[in-house]
Amino acid sequence: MNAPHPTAPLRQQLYADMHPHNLTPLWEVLHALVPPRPQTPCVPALWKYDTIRPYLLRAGEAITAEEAVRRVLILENPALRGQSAITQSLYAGLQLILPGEVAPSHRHTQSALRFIVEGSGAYTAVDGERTTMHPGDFIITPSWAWHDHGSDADEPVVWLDGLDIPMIRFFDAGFAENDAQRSQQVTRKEGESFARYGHNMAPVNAAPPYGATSPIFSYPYARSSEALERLERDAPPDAVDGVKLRYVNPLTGGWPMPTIAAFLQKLPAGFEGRPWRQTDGAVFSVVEGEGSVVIGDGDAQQRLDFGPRDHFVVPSWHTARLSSRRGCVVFSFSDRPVHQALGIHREERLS
Ligand code: 1HN
Repeated sequence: MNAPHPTAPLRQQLYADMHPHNLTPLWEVLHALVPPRPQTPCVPALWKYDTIRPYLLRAGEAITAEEAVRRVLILENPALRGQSAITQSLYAGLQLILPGEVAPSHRHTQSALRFIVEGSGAYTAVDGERTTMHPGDFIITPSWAWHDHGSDADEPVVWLDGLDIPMIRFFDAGFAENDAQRSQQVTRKEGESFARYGHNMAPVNAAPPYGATSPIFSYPYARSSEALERLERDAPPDAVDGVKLRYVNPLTGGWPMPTIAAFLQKLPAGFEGRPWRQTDGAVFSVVEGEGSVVIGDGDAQQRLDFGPRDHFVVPSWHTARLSSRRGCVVFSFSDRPVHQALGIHREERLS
């Protein structure tokens, strides 16, 4: 056994004496503060839709959309329970709206995305323009834009909400307001924003209406999936990603939101992807088909098998390897724009 360091009592006394003055020694925590590589508390996790759908429907019996304001079951990272977070920076939840319901109009500084998981015919309204939801559509609610949801459908509609809630909380920069009206008055025809911005053209001499956020409210699945299908047919797949495209803000070519990147990818049948890792932890929503992801953290590895409407999370700097026997389409989102803005984004393709 090593003899105790002669200065140990000296140090302990110093720590105890300065503690009441809100002082603490850096040298005891330095290694944890600047780890050699990212040390996320987040763990990989999978939410099977068959398992969670009954709880969503029970929530539909337990509370109305109006009473809940937003009837959502939060997907909490198992290692971050109680924090309303799926990664350290991102929030994810599944929202249910039933026929005839309204989720009242409000706005907040947090940016939101919706990715439609089940059902058609609900709508979200942003700044007086309604957008009808279909499975696989990617919909944006810009920071501080009024938004309400409603449903003229004859079936339950469920979507994935992705928000930058933990990030805005970290910066203590959250503001929110309820609207005077329950549902916004419709002031523009559906499809106006898409006509203006969604056809590789843009208005002449107009300022971006939502700053750094995309002015396209909905990126319809019919269009995005067609692009992936053509590329799968006509171009070689990427060894890591298969066929993967990112959603863009047409006015900048950049990410659709200042805080969140979003992607749609297709793994061809028989695809066995090479592993990669990236600093931005990512949340996945499976649209069609089946596949699996092997997620590794050092020597520990786990395999998650996914099918349609399942959700999973790959934490920061975990290696991930995607494969699919019969082919699949998956959506994902992450906080990559922030990593890039700070100059700290890293990704690595492994073999
Ligand atoms: C919100 O406003 C929505 O508008 C969904 O649908 C989820 C989670 C936390 C805070 C605000 C929505 C939300 C949210």
